[in-house]
Amino acid sequence: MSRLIVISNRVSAGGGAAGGLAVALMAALRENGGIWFGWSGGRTDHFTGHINFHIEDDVRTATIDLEDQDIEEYYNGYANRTLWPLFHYRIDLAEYERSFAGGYRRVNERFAETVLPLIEAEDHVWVQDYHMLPLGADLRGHGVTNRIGFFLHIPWPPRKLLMTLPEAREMVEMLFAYDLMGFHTQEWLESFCDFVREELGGTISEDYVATLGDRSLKLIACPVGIDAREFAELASSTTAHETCQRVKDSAVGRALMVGVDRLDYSKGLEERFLGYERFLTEHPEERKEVVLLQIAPPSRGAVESYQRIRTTLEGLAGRINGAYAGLDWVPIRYVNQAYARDALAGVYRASRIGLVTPLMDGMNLVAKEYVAAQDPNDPGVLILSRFAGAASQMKEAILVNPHSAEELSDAMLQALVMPLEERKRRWTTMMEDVQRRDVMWWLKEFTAALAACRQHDEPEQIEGLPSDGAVEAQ
Ligand code: GDG
Repeated sequence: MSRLIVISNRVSAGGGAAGGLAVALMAALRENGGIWFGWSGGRTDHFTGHINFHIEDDVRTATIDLEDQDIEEYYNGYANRTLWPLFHYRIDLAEYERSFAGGYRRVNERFAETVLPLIEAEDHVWVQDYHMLPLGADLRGHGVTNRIGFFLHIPWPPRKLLMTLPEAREMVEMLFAYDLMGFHTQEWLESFCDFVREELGGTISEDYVATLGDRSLKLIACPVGIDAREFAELASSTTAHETCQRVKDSAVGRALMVGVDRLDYSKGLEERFLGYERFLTEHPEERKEVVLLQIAPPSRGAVESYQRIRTTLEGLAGRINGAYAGLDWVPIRYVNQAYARDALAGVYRASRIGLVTPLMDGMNLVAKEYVAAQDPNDPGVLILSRFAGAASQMKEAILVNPHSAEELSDAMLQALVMPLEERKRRWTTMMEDVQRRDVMWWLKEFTAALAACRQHDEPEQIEGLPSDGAVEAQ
């Protein structure tokens, strides 16, 4: 396979802290050679295009520092205050500022200019996520003819919502600079097609090649997975065993429900707490029989909506605990701290119920990690939002509408009383799929589809014509 140039907002730190996605990308880079390029997370007074090269776990990484204004407008601004809420259907939180849009374009152009000399003729370029939507077009502007693929890790919003973004049409047109675009689910892919057809007048072929003018873009649905084997191994590590036992001991025989989410409004934490409150109100006999452990490491603290959700959740957890706690029982344990992955695996294994109830989520890897960490002889039950991309694959979970406190409450009861045989049957089906469509499967699907794309400056093959037929290059 060709060398791979992976470009993403941040580059993995490597080592034990890296999640499955980063580990898979590192494995691909190790196997095929190449570079992982992105922002260091650091700042500089004056952007000069200086690149910091490192070797992390035998993988070459290249990072750049950004100016304060870049970080404010591109990262805290357009990425986190415009695109993230909009793509999660939260136009009530989305902020449309010209300065953010300008900063976003400027930083993407900086990425393009800086990575340019690192790209060799046969390399395949793989751009990750919503921070970098225009990067393909910027690279083409510098004459890059390599195959370039783009993967979107978050949902693609419905057409009318996307049209609230002043530069929506221009942004989607720019995506046609890529050769391949991947989504987690068919639903997000179809939303993209709808925009192309209805707003841009483009066409979509039966095999999902979108065409706009003289440019075409292959679309695939390719759900990201986890490293299921690694996660199952983590779950049987000493740390996981110890953590599992500690957490179980602390619950003193009560059933544990666990949630593990970045502290983000898309994850439905407030609605989850309200659903649990409802459950406690409706089922007084279950009080003191359950404990909700919510792990929510803070994220994007520089953005106001993230500060607000923190305050709201603290208030809500306090209110519920105040109303129901007794001398020897507290209904919610709410922890604003990150844990090591092996400890997390132990927490998942200790929990009778995994609560994954985002209001909207591209995929949600926690759902898959929870399943991978279970004891096959006594697996827990996954309660999963219908609005997580994972719901399109994990149909044996108890699927819920996270906006409905009643549905959440019913699902909690159903999970608590579910017989062992049913738990095993549901878990086995989900586990088979988590193992089969793991993160290496995802990586191979995407890179194979990219390799199958025509190089940008190669003439199009038209059936019936010899390959040297006089067809204009696009
Ligand atoms: C985006 C999309 C899509 C959480 N707490 C701790 C911790 N985590 C880890 C989890 C999991 C990861 O963070 C979260 O992944 P998600 O998929 O749930 O969500 P996002 O971060 O929003 O990711 C999402 C994903 O991209 C991949 O395409 O699935 O839809 O939003 O791995 O375990 N990890 C550690 N300590 C913690 O306390 N070590």
